[in-house]
Amino acid sequence: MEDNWTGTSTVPSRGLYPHQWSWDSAFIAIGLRHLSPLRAQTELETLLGAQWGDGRIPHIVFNPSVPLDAYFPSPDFWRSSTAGRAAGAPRTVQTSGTVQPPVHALAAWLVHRADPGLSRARGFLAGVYPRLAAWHRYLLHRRDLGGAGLASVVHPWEQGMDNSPCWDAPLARVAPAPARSFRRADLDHGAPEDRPTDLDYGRYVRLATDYRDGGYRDGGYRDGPGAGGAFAVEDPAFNALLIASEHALADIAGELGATGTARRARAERLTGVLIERLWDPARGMFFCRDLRGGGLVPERGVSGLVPLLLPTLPGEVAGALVRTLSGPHFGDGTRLVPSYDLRGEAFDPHRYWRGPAWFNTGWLLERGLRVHGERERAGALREAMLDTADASGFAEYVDPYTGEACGAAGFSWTAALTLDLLEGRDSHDTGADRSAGSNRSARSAEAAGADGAEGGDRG
Ligand code: 9WN
Repeated sequence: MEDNWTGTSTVPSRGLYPHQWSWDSAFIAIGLRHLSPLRAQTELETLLGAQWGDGRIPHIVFNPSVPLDAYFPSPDFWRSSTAGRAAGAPRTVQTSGTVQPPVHALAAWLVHRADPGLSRARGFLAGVYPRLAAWHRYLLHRRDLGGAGLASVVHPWEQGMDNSPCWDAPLARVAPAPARSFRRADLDHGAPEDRPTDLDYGRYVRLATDYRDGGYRDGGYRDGPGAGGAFAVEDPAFNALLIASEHALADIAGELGATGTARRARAERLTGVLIERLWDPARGMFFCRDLRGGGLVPERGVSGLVPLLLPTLPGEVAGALVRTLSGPHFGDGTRLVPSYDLRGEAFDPHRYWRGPAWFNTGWLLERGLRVHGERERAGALREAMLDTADASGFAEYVDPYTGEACGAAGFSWTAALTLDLLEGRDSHDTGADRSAGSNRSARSAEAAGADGAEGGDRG
């Protein structure tokens, strides 16, 4: 964490990812709060300083002192300050034009709770609240491409699990950019068999080029079905994180003297929409909805378990998710939760998001288990994550069976979330479990009571 700190933010990894990434910074701030609440606040403030006028938080904020060829796609590919002018891209800082999952309001609330005195003295929440509210507004309006209320992602990089088999079918319709038209920098640092393929990259480049050339405009539902680019997917983890962050924004509003009631009600309503649109009771998990192709994508990705995080999930949904998590598709003989179905045809224990276990999804599931009263399972997952993080040198991702390190070493969110698992036991400070009239299950009520001693900051 010290090595990867630049003075205003933290790079995910010095070699492979030498800039600031959006959801990385949120996870990093969650860990940094135990080390330095000031640095944790600064991490989020730096990211929010690069927000666009339309409310989007870019997925990468570029460091101008890093050479252009150190990471692809570089600022001269995205051309944010010119191509993104109409969407309100900042003039002084270069960014990507895509987004990443909205973990930020949840992170801001947890960072505040770590040192409320410092936070109040610096006006931390008052400063970030309007920006976080604009971010959620962007996602809930400009990105409601399906018209049902959920946010869509328009590029696999946006959902953060870049080469998940869930994208194979939606991506198959995208004509790849020719391999000679770009040069990958990731292969200078990572083993090709642990990374996405050249064909994947060709498609990533095509989608990002088209988005850029369209001025980063979002074809909203009201512009007609099919408006916008070739790729549009409603993803369960992206939306669950948005809902968890809405709960956190309600808490932040409360701290700032407002009620947060409307936000809380919206978070609960969106939980219902998530179930209506993406839940499959027969298979006991959530699935991605491909808005351009036809319905739910039948691949089981870890993204479909992440909604366990939501406090107002009906008991039968939470119970089914817990069973799926420990069943044959995710729990058979593994140390940590794989990113993709152990029985799936595309499963590969080393290739990025096609099987390896990642620490951010593990952290979200550990939290979800505690939210729903599964303390023993949460404890076992926590122990396995602590052991594997240490033994792997804080690897970016690991073989889910053996714990063998893959990808970058000294990866920031692995270190940050390890710190949080060691120090922070405040799973209920999103506050949703104390809201009046909440329809949370009896099991989560139990969890709220049982965890009371751990964080002591549930208000
Ligand atoms: C593209 C930084 C990011 C993570 C993503 C992870 C990977 C980038 C890449 O690294 O994606 O954004 O170059 O492969 O998939 O989740 O935020 O750590």
